[in-house]
Amino acid sequence: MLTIAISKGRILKDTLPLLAEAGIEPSEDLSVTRKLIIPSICGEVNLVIIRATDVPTFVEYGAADVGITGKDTLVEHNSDNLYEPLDLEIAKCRLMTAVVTGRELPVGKIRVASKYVSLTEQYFAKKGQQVEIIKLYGSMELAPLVGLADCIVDLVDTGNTLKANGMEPLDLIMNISSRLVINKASMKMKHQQIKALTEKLKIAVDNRR
Ligand code: PRT
Ligand code: MG
Repeated sequence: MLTIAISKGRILKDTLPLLAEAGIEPSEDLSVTRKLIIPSICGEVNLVIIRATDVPTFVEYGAADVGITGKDTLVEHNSDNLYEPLDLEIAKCRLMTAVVTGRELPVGKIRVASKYVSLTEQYFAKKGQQVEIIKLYGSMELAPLVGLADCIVDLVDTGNTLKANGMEPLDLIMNISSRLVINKASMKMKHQQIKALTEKLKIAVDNRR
C-alpha cells in the first residue's frame, strides 16, 4: 500500500486530474465524503487529504510515503529529509512583496506581515533591509490597510486580491508551483511503486506542456 498526502483546497483540485492520468482515482467523491483516508479505486493507494502546511510533516515522519504540496510550504518548512523529484507545474503563483498602491516604504526598519516568517526573514536579510516580521495566518492584505504593517509577503496569482484592497505587488521573491515529495525510507522500501508513480506523473506533466 502506498499512502499519498495531498494538500486540500486549490492544490487538490489541480492534483486530481494529474493523479487520474497516472491511474489513481479516489473511490469516493472527495467533495462529499468526510473520511480522511480515501482508498483509490485500484486498491493500491490510500489518499490522505490534509492542510498544505501539514504535508511535509506527514511525509517527513513516514506517515505518508509521498506528498503533494506547494514550493512555498516546502521552503518555509525547510526539511532536508525529503526527496523532491518532480515539479508538477500546478497551482502556480508568485511569492511577492506588496504595498498599498503609491505608498512608499518608510526609511529604516520596516514592519512586514506574512505567514512565511522564515522566507521573509531570509529575503530581507539578503537585501540588508532591517525588518520586524509580524506572523499572520491569513488575510495578509489587511495588515497595511489597518496600520499593522508597512508591507506584506504573500502569494499572488492574478493580482486581483491585492487590487481589490488598494495594493500592488512590488518585488518577486520566488516563483511557486506544487511539487511531489517523497519520504527517504519509503523511497528505498517501496522503490518500484514510487518509481512507477513518479514516471507516470512526469508523463502527465509533460503531456500538458
Ligand atoms: O486557506 P487555508 O488557510 O485553509 O489553507 P491554505 O491557504 O494553505 O490552502 P489553499 O487552498 O489556499 O492553498 C494554498 C497553496 O496553494 C499555497 O501554499 C500555494 O502553493 C498554492 N497557491 C497557488 C495559492 C495561490 N495560488 C493563491 N493565489 N495559495 C494562495 N493564493 C491566495 C493568496 O494567498 C491571495 O490571498 O490567493 C490570493 C491571491 O490570488 P489572486 O489571484 O487574487 O492574485
Ligand atoms: Mg488559502
